[in-house]
Amino acid sequence: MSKTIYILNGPNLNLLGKRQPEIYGHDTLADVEANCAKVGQENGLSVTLMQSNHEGEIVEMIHAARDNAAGIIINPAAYSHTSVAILDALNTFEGPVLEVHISNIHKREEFRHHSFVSARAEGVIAGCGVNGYALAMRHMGTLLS
Ligand code: DHK
Repeated sequence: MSKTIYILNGPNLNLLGKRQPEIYGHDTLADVEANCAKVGQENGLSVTLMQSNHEGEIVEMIHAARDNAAGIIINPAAYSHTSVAILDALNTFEGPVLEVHISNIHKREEFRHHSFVSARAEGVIAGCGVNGYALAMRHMGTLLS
């Protein structure tokens, strides 16, 4: 049976493909899901992708992952830089956590340089565009094999 990976996305990522394409590109979250599902198939992993604009909902998705997912790939978006609640929730999860940022947060405004989530993540991918999700899926395959 394939292991499930939760791919969790924070605020404004529902607009991926339409929102500031010069920074975040033209692919949508549906494109990300399809691409990650393909990579997952090659690695015996299935994918559940979710997005929320609300911090508490993301905390609840992480709680659900405790019973339903072998690993979490998370792009907390703006909550990366503010949310101790998401960090605390991730600390209740026992499997691997990989953090993805579509843009290179270190090349952008200073307030984006720090991520609370990085203190929990096994790995961080930033600046590879939406391909970062597929790279994280591949690495998840390695971590869980
Ligand atoms: C996405 C966002 O929405 C920003 O708030 C982060 C992140 C960067 C990204 O690159 O995926 O600062």
